[in-house]
Amino acid sequence: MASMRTTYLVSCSFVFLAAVGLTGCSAGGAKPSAESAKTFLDGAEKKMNDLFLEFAQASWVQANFITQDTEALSAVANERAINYGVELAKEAAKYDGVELPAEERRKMDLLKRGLTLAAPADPAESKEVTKIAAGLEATYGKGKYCKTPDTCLDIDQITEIMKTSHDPAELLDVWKGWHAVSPPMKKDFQRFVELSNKGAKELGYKDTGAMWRSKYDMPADDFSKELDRLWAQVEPLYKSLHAYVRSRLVAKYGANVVPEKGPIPAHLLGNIWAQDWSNIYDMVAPGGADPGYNLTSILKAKNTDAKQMVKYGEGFFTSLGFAPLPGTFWERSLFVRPKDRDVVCHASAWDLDNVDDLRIKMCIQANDEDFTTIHHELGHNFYQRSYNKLPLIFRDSANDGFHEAIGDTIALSITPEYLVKLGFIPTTPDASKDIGLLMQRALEKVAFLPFGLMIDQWRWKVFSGEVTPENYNKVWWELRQKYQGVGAPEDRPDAMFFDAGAKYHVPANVPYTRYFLAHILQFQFHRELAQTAGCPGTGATPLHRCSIYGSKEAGAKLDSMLKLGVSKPWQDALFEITGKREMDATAIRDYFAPLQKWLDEQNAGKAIGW
Ligand code: X8Z
Ligand code: ZN
Repeated sequence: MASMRTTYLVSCSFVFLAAVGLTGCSAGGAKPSAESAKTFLDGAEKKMNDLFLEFAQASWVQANFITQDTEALSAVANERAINYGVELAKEAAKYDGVELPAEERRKMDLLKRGLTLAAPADPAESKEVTKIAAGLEATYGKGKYCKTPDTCLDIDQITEIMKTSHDPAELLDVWKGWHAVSPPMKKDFQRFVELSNKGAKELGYKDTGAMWRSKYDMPADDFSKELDRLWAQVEPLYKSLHAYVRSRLVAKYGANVVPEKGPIPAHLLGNIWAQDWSNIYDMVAPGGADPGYNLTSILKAKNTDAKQMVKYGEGFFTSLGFAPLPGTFWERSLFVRPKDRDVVCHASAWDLDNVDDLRIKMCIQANDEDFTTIHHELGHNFYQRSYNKLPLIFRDSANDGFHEAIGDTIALSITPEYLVKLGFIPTTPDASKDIGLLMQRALEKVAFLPFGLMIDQWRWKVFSGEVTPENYNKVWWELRQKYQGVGAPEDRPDAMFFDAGAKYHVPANVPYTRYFLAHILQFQFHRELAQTAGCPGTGATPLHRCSIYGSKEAGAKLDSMLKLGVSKPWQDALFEITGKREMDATAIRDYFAPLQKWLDEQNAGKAIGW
């Protein structure tokens, strides 16, 4: 995927309530009356609205013009918003045990659990932690690999080399070059962990990781078990893909570069973080099953510009019955990397006023990956608009995985059948090409799963203190190996490296488990919406050939979930589309079932695992 900022900057409750936190914090003194709850909540929503706007504007400007001044202004606005969020959380906790109408109870609970960063009560520390947060993100945004002081590569250029080069030495060089942006962050990150933990503790949590796990409408420990359960469902599929891809890489680079039974070196998978392997499709393409078109080449041949790419994305949503994006979206978004200044290019979607001031910020290139990412970002924007009539505290997704899943669900409908409708290809490839199509998707979706899981497995251990700064890098690579079967391309001692910091969401403090959830949920949503859209004989038509494009019925069903926002537990929202209350990885397994069978045949007699 392309890159972004506190994408989740996107929504009020995320960032802002994301300032709150707290469960089970005992507030001393007499309990407030049930009658005072409404007055408190109304006042809170009004003030949050004002503070959020100020915060969102400052963040937007900071991310679009990285300078010392915008960084300072954004830190101040963030601090103000977070401090108010903490205040609200503490106040809401006083209503624990007070009987309230259901809607007010839900709002109080959301106020208590919404926070991503809790600032400590001490004003100097609260200032320090927000300053560090702004600085870490800016350092990432300014990151470059300079071979000489005058020849620097930015992240787009490094991404392009990772994507297209098949020269291990060149790949290693740019991989190392990008991973040099993060060692200078380590001291600040370490302090950030200390201070944010302090804030979380003041709100009654064990640490920041525990606070992050508390927002899933179930006990935090049960949530961790849910992740284990889902991972167990998909791990065999991942391992089959891994074994097959490794064997192709051995054939390409030789067993002295890629160990036949060991982890795959992280620089050879077509992506800086080895989180999405689509770019090495050519190396692993199933013989005779190639679909015969390449979306990147089509976009380039058509000279599709960035705005036009976004228009295609919007067109998908309007075909489902959603209203077009507002004029301000087109005036205020950033679509192309500016030449004259540093910006945070990691793709993100924003809703500055929590109503209709929707924007994306992205450094779009004409390629397949960015075409998909545009749908991802617009998914955030259309979600934001669907829930914009709810009371402010409910304007967020059912859980954070839902926010990340919506645009991806739509992108699963970018099938050959859809590309024919756009006039991109003349006819659809026949069924003999299905394995090629499924392989392309698996390199994007299945390859991502363990990465989506491991980032927070690492961060939770960092926040809990189980992993100390002396071991940040050691454990980072242990987890990458454990989950992904991916290894460091060279020795990466803690004394010299801080590789986690080279992934945007770590310096930007964006929780990552949401993306793992999204990769499970989007296949559940797609399976159901495909039925609703009546994809010709769903059952006969495989899921990967079903596009819900143009289906008003599927759009209405999707919207029935989106417009609930976070007013109900996520299980209710899931029920709205799927009729089930559990996340379920059988959908992704069903989708890839033909590929699983094919991989099993290819892997016969080969080593699986690492
Ligand atoms: O950060 C993103 C989006 C914005 S929320 C572009 N993604 C993750 C990443 O790039 O690491 C989408 C997939 C995973
Ligand atoms: Zn996103």
